[in-house]
Amino acid sequence: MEMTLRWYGQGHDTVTLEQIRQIPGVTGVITTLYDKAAGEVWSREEIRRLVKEVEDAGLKISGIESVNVHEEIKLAGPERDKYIRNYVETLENLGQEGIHLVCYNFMPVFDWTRTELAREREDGSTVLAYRESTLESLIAENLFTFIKGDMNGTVMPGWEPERMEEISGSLEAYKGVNEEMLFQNLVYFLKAIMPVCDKYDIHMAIHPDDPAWSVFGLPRIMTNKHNLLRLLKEVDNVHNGITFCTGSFGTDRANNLTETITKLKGRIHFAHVRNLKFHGDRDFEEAAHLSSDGDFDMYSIMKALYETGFDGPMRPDHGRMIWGEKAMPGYGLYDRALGACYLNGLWEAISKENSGKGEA
Ligand SMILES: [Mn+2]
Repeated sequence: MEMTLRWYGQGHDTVTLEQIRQIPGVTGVITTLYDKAAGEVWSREEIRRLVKEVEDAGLKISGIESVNVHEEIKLAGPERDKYIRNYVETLENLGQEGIHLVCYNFMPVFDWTRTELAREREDGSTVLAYRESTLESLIAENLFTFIKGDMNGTVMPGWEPERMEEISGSLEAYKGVNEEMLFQNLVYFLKAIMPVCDKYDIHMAIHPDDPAWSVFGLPRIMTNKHNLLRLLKEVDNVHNGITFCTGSFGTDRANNLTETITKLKGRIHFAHVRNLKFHGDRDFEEAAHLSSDGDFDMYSIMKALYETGFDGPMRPDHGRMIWGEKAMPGYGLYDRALGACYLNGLWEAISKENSGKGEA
């Protein structure tokens, strides 16, 4: 396992590479070319510059999150093959620059969805939260306006203003697309990109839908163990894998996290580990990473990853906003650094227990 932190790039992230370098045990970043629109080709020069910038700071790029998938691919629109060719070209360029992990998602229109970005908790920290009844009271077009006041002046991934302007049209386009069609479009995409992934040993790691159910009537498929396993079987190549995100997959309380990790053995290429505190079904907030602060047993999650031989990058996921920090909601430095240390502590204990190297 390699502990990493997500970094949005200079000019986009309030956190610097120098700060990340000082978190004990964090050796890599998960990053992206933040200005690239879905469907655009990433050139080798642009990738090389990013690699150099990260390496000059004493870190490495452990993976890309994300190379976004164009809606035409998800919709099987008339330009799907063109956008798949662009995606393949980007993967080719990433592979040539030594990148071997790409996280992506296949959620129509909306990326991750929350109804609050700064819910205040008892200790004065603020966190992202979701309540189904609030979402149901909104129409999709208004969600962005509803939450954007809490973005601290940042542009959040998946919630770019340009993308929000096109929402009505995008929602319309999905009217005739059901979950099975979306699933087949994903399979088509993966089959088309596997050759370049094989050539450069690039692990594709799909992120589960967040939350793990349909929002605003849009189809969503990466929502449960059955669908994840079906996808792995349908494109049975080790380069077709999963980003196991506990905070997304775990939004549905019917999803058993440790059991699913065990079932996905060998195909989890990237792990996002965070905790949720539930107030009811489909009503939760993002807690601190510590088990006792939320409803997940983080020890069991880390143990399941350890026992299935997980050896990819891991990152603490969304953190709380604490100590007066102003940052992109979920992506401040302080609470994610605490999360990284806590997860590293659990991992050290589990590894020593299992290798017999720990003190009795
Ligand atoms: Mn995640």
